[in-house]
Amino acid sequence: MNYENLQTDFQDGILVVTINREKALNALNKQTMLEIRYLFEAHAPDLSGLKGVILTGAGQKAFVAGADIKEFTSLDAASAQAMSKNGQDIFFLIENFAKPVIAAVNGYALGAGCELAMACHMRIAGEKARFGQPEVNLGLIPGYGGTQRLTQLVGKAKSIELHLTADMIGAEEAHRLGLANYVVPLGEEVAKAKEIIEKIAPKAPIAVAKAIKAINDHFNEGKQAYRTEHQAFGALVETEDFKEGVGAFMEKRKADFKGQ
Ligand code: DAK
Repeated sequence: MNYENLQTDFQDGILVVTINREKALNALNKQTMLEIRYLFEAHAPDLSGLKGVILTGAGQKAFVAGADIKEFTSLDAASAQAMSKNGQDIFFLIENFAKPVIAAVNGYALGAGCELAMACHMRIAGEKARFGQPEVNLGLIPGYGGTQRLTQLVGKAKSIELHLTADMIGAEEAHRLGLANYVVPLGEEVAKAKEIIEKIAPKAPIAVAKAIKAINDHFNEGKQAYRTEHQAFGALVETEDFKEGVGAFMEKRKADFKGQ
């Protein structure tokens, strides 16, 4: 596949993948999601000598500022539910990848961007990184596993607070909460991720893969809740509040929700 929105660089066994839509703050549109699926399904597994994968965002401002809100205008409940399920499946490919996958979070990781970072096995936050699940501002909830993984990482109380308030948190707080593994100076995220992958590389590969699988299996009972998430996501796109939320974003104004 020729990538339109991903840049890949494979050196010394490490695949660095840059999401490259800087003008839209690297927002995940449909094409980028297709490319991420191909990357984890076909491209990366085929690389000989692969030690691990690093995901990062182009430019200095964003890792990924969410799903591409400009593609949200023509969704009905069935297509939204299908898209959400498809996105969940793509992020399961990352979570279940047999080699370490590390997010090098160089800026905003919002909505689907925070979900993407959380599907990775670890997160390195640059000191300007900002994490959040602001979907309620659009009349939505996360659709790519965010309700589950944020709760797994930071616990129920903080997860509920972050989902309901749409607050963003900085790198230090993300680290304190267990969302980020390390905080590093801006521009050093990828280097730190490489250092961790190099530390893992000499370890027994089958044992590394089995550890990832066993740790993921701890959360398998929560799989039913991923269905709850994509069903709720589908229902929400048919509300007036969703139209108002997306309309407000496009028109750069504050949303006025009526609860309908
Ligand atoms: N989508 C599309 N474009 C985006 C974007 C996004 N998520 N975020 C930013 N941009 C665009 C802006 O529209 C702007 O484009 P122009 O106006 O220049 O054409 C450009 O990127 C630069 O953004 P700003 O001018 O807003 O930059 P600021 O520094 O002022 O603000 C910001 C940065 C990150 C605070 C702000 O851009 C912002 O609030 N962005 C939106 C954050 C957000 O709400 N993200 C989405 C969360 S909801 C789905 C499944 C899952 C999801 C959706 C659907 N399906 C199954 C269908 C998940 C949804 C989300 O991710």
